[in-house]
Amino acid sequence: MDKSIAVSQDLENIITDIAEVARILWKLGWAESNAGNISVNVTEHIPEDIRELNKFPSKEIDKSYPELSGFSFFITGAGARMRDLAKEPSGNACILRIAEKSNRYHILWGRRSELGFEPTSEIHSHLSIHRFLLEKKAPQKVIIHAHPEELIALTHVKEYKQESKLNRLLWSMNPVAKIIIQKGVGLVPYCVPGSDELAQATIKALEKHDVVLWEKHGCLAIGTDMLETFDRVDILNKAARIFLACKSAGLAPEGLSDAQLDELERLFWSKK
Ligand code: 2HA
Ligand code: ZN
Repeated sequence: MDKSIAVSQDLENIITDIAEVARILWKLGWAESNAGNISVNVTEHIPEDIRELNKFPSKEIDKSYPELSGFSFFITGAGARMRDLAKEPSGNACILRIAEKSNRYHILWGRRSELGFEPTSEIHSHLSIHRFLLEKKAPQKVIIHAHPEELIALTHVKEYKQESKLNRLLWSMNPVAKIIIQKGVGLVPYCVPGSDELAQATIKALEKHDVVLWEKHGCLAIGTDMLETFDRVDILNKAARIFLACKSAGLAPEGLSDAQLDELERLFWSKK
């Protein structure tokens, strides 16, 4: 029995982009071992009238998501390595559809539970964030969680645990960060990885930001497109890297001045 949906060209392109970002995350050292996870709301690419949904294996989730019933998500696997995902997406991720009984899901594509597959340990963060984005009718469908080294390093430093100070630093180290990341980063105080507390704190931070740093752990970014979402984290991490490069050379970085930052704001930020 065929237990996989037909993959449209659009969906194929999304999966190719996910594999590309997974490869980059691994190469950058932002996805050591099985670190990092990715999910994308792919509902619009799944035929609405999947017949015989029951032919797809289903599994229980330990929480119910009634608002997500009927929605489909590409999601990486627990313990899956980004470097493996890059080579073989279907062996390290799945597309799941939240069932009518919303504490279950069907696996429509990819690696299945009978093959030992479990979605990422951050599944509750991912599903709660997708629910939040749908409630807000927000355009973002992509969620990337990774461990960008230099950004994480800054969250270990007392001085930068204040969002305003951290954003001032990142903007002043890279004009592109000031131009592109207009909402700045949100900062979520340390919570146990995979916990509900972390999911809730992240959603609160996503009210105001598209990139959130998890103190002493990593980052989570949302966006409309895989590569654009990755780019935003890359731009921010570059800012952190420039700062730390100066520091490790024993130099005191000057950074852009307030006047220079104001000028960028005037020139590039959209007027409200
Ligand atoms: O997927 O990065 O936060 C492993 C993690 C958990
Ligand atoms: Zn992590």
